[in-house]
Amino acid sequence: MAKSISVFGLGAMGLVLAEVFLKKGYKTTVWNRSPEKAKDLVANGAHLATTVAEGLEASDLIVVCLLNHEAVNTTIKQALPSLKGRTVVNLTNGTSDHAREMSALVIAQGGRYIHGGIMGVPPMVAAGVAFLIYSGPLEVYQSVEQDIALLGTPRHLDAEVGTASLYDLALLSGMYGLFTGFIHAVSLVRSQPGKDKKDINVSEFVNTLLVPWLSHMNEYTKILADQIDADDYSSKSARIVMQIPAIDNIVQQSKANGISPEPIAAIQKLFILANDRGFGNDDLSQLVNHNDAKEN
Ligand SMILES: NC(=O)c1ccc[n+]([C@@H]2O[C@H](COP(=O)([O-])OP(=O)(O)OC[C@H]3O[C@@H](n4cnc5c(N)ncnc54)[C@H](OP(=O)(O)O)[C@@H]3O)[C@@H](O)[C@H]2O)c1
Ligand SMILES: *[C@@H]1O[C@H](CO)[C@@H](O)[C@H](O)[C@H]1NC(C)=O
Ligand SMILES: *[C@@H]1O[C@H](CO)[C@@H](O)[C@H](O)[C@H]1NC(C)=O
Ligand SMILES: *[C@@H]1O[C@H](CO)[C@@H](O)[C@H](O)[C@H]1NC(C)=O
Ligand SMILES: CC(=O)N[C@H]1CO[C@H](CO)[C@@H](O)[C@@H]1O
Repeated sequence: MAKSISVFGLGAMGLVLAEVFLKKGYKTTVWNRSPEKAKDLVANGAHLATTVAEGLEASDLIVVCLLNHEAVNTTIKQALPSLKGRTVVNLTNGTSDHAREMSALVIAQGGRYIHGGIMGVPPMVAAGVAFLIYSGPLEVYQSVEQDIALLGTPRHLDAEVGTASLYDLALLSGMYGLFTGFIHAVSLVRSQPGKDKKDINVSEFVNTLLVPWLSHMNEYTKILADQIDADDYSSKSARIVMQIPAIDNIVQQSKANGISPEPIAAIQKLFILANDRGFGNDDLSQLVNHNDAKEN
């Protein structure tokens, strides 16, 4: 296990990452564009690096948690030679291409690179209940596994370094789909003509109707997944042709009540496309085969 660590980026997430290592007794060095965010950490024994090079050189293990790709241009790239011999664990949000690009850059400097996605918000990381997904060479991952396990349950997905970003984005996409449905469903309920919005108890709707309904649908996605794995979409429980009018009704009701139909129009397009291509009798799992960018 590494005894020292450098954490780059002290935003909401980076601060918690640094606190976890500090509490576990690591000699913790931190760097942030705005150094004042390190005040509490320094009071608790962390060292504040004043330059990027100093931050990199202080530890063999470097954890990066910055806002985005652009932030890295103005940081790590200032001190490339200092990456030599270091292991970079990058927990910054991005695309697979960004991860591959950075991995190549770090390796070219004689460093090692693992990319990760934090599945959780800062309080979950602080409480040790988040899970994290990683990709990159297995031996590099194993060399830091005990250290990064302090941040939450780790899972190594694949040696291909872009994998964690792709899976992270896939999980987030599932989450945003859920939130999209939540917002649209609540908007519909609150749009009832002749009713005052403040007389509509959203908690009551969500707790007694939406959540039980979605819990069943959540389980149903496992059946859909089996159909996709088997490449057999012929189950007749909810055929595409049967669902098209239901979706059209949601669009009509939304428009009539002054709610944007856009969230539902997106999936409606896929249903119509799959039907037009002759798959109307299949279950909705068939839609994965029609989600191609060129048609949408
Ligand atoms: N918060 C979450 O729930 C959560 C969960 C999972 C993953 N993440 C990921 O963790 C990463 C950090 O998120 P966060 O919530 O900590 O974000 P945040 O609170 O907005 O912090 C952003 C960090 O990036 C730095 N930064 C931004 N632009 C910069 C630039 N041009 N040059 C140098 N530094 C720059 C900021 O420095 P300053 O302090 O100087 O502004 C700060 O350290 C993101 O990739 C995020 O997606 C966050
Ligand atoms: C960290 O990952 C982000 C997102 O993939 C990328 O934009 C950034 O360049 C990487 N930074 C480092 C230092 O590896
Ligand atoms: C990062 O810097 C390079 C030049 O070193 C530039 O070509 C690139 O556009 C920059 N990327 C971003 C996202 O700012
Ligand atoms: C809304 O309903 C919940 C029960 O689901 C109840 O606990 C709450 O007090 C109600 N809120 C209002 C403002 O009536
Ligand atoms: C790679 C990574 O850190 N992904 C995160 C992107 O941001 C969302 C929300 O802030 C997180 O849930 C992801 O884990």
